[in-house]
Amino acid sequence: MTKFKFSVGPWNVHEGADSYGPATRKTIPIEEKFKKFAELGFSAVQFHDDDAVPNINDYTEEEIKEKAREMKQKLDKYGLKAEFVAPRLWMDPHTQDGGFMSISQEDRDYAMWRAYRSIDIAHELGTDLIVLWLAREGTLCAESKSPVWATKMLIEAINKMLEYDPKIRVCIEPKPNEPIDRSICGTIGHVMAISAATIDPSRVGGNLESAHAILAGLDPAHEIGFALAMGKLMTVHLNDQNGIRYDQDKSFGVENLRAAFNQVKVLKENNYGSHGEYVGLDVKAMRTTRDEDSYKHLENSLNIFKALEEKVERFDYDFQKKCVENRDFESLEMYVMNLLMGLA
Ligand code: XLS
Ligand code: MG
Repeated sequence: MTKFKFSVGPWNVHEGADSYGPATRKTIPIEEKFKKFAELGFSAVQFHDDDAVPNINDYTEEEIKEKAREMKQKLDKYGLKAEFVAPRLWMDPHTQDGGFMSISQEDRDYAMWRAYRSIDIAHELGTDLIVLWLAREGTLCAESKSPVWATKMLIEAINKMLEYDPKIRVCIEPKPNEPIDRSICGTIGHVMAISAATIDPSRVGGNLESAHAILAGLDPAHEIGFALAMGKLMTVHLNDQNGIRYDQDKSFGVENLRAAFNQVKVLKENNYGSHGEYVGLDVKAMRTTRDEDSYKHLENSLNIFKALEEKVERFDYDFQKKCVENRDFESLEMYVMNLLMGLA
């Protein structure tokens, strides 16, 4: 059984600003975050392209590679790997109407420039994985672009990335909405279809985020299972979400404990991680959290995951088998609830 390895992105430790209010915590330098990540037991760091190379627009391709090499030295200092690099295609003015699906050719070219630089940065950081969270890929006005055209533009963009580098793997992180109104690729099922439509489906897979599945009204463990069945779960973003509202990136398991148990169970039962995959977190502290508690949500998420992993290890599969044979799901459900309540 593979021992799980964990990853986290620097944006998980943030200043607390939201759409309705300013920061509530001080900025922590990225190297200080790496030190703490290593102390907490994380094995890898997730990056946006401009986490690795801030102000990326200001540099040439060679300068970007040089700055990525400098970032790699920082990772090495703390014994950390880079899990993936994600082009941040939602902040720059060129991405106001999306990147790959922007109506503007100039903006689409910019999005591809960032995608290619992400691949260059990934090489220097020692990873072959690119994550595409398609934040603004879709429509704010339904009639502004054809969903057929937009879907084909996404496939074309991924094909260009696959051609740019024969080894790179592209991992789409689906989300049904926010900040976009109608996403073009909103669930892991859409991701599997996009993968199959590319020039090399073996190099295109998915990153399932718990909260994004919940926002789509779906069960995260089943979404994970679907991608595992296709052999295309390249990573996960575990967190939690209090129903269908704004994306909350809550600590793993704090809202839906049984759903979290089933996410751990489906990962463990299917030997997730045996090909080097990481258990990635994508969690944010509450805005009210004080500076001195800036990492508590990460510790809580890791502790809940490990506590649930211990319950999966104790799961009585013989009892489950007996209940299923007798179609006694009431007893099976009560057993799971007792297990989670510490009564079994
Ligand atoms: C959305 C994404 C985002 C990161 C990775 O959930 O994971 O948090 O920016 O692209
Ligand atoms: Mg995420």
